[in-house]
Amino acid sequence: MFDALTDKLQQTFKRMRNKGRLTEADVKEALREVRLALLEADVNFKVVKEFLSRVEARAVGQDILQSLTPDQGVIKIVRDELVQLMGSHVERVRMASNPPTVIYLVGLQGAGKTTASAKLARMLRHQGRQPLLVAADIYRPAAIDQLKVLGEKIQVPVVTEAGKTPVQLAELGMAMSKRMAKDVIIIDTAGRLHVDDALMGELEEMNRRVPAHEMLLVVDAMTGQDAVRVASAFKERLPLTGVIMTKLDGDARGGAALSIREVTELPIKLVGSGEKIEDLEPFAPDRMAQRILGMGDIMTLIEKAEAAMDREDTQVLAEKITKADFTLDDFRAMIEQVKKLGPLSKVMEMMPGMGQMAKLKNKVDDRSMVRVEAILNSMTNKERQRPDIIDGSRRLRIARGSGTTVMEVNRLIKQFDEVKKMMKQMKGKKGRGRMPRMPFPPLG
Ligand SMILES: Nc1nc2c(ncn2[C@@H]2O[C@H](COP(=O)(O)OP(=O)(O)OP(=O)(O)O)[C@@H](O)[C@H]2O)c(=O)[nH]1
Ligand SMILES: [Mg+2]
Repeated sequence: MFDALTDKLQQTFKRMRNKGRLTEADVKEALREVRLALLEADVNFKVVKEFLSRVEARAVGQDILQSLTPDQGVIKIVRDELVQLMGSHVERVRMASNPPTVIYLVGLQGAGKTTASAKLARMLRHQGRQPLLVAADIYRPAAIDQLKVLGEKIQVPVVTEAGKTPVQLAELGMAMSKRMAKDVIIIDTAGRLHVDDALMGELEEMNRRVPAHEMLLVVDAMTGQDAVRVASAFKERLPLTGVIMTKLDGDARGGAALSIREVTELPIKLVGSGEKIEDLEPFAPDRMAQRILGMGDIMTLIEKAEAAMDREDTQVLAEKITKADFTLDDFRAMIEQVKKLGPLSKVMEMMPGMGQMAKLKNKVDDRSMVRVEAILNSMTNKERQRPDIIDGSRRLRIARGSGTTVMEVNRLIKQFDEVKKMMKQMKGKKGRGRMPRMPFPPLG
């Protein structure tokens, strides 16, 4: 995501760091490069201009240049202003105080409305809500089936009825929600090729009959400034409350994500980061800024880990960790949990400084994880419980059994010891209610 922009910014900041003492001219030079990088990422030129004048006003101030680490000062200002640009804080999908909450998803064809409807339903269900999906796209016959299939997958009912108009379907959704005791209605609407008067009128009518609490515009991040123009046009006709930006996993350059808020004043509430049903995340401006600057995204990772992990398993594991009786069996369970997070390369992308490494897919791939598991599986229960009994001959047997080498077995045991040591140190530092940062299984 935003790779080219991140690379450019990192190069700029690296050059700046190498200068040692910074002069005002150095800062201006660096900011010129930031400007180019943003323009190349397809950020709206007015947004770039205003962004840079804000950064410059702060960066050229005396105290930054006098400080011991002026380069870090400049990076911090750029980061702060990026965060501001994207809306400064997480904007939640608002729930009505008087249920059911009505959420419309609108947007151009292929933006990802149907996919996002199902993803959102799944997300809300995980938050303890009882959502209902309404398939109101009657113009493309396959659209209704598409939503039905998704609904089945996440076990959320999909309301639809042949021969009804979208307005009637919205009303049917409302009636059904009451009958089925559902507290959220997500209405998937028809796509349009461009901002189309007839369909826009239809959405207005739906909203009159079944008023929205949230009317979310779904835009494709890959379309850059077009997404911003589309948002402005939709906003003229409809009471939009926010944006869902999809396909951030693709090679979007960043222009849409960085401009849409400033240009349209609509907050990005959610982002789609993949084709799978779980690939939807709240949009966090601060984390996005860190990610753009190449600082990784540890918070997203931790949240993903928490969501993917089995609550109970996590609890047991956390207890073991604090008691420091962590064994190789637990280690194996932990690897199982990490695997639920998805491909290792994707996980790595979110860790600070690992973004580049994740690209070397051959080096850090899921095969190394498979080898680690093979080694663990070749041990006896007793060996996993008490790794200290694993002597030379046992190591040889384990290596043979797992199709690895003694060297790999040694490395795994050594890394396990280190993890264990680390966990002992963490003992007593708990009480924050969340799992301590996860030690990752040994790589390659
Ligand atoms: N990689 C990626 N693909 C996505 C994402 N969201 C949606 N897609 C894909 O984009 C395509 C279009 O998604 P839909 O959900 O059908 O889009 P739509 O807006 O409902 O389209 P219409 O109903 O035709 O207007 C599908 O192939 C989705 O799998 C995302 O976040 N990442
Ligand atoms: Mg659709």
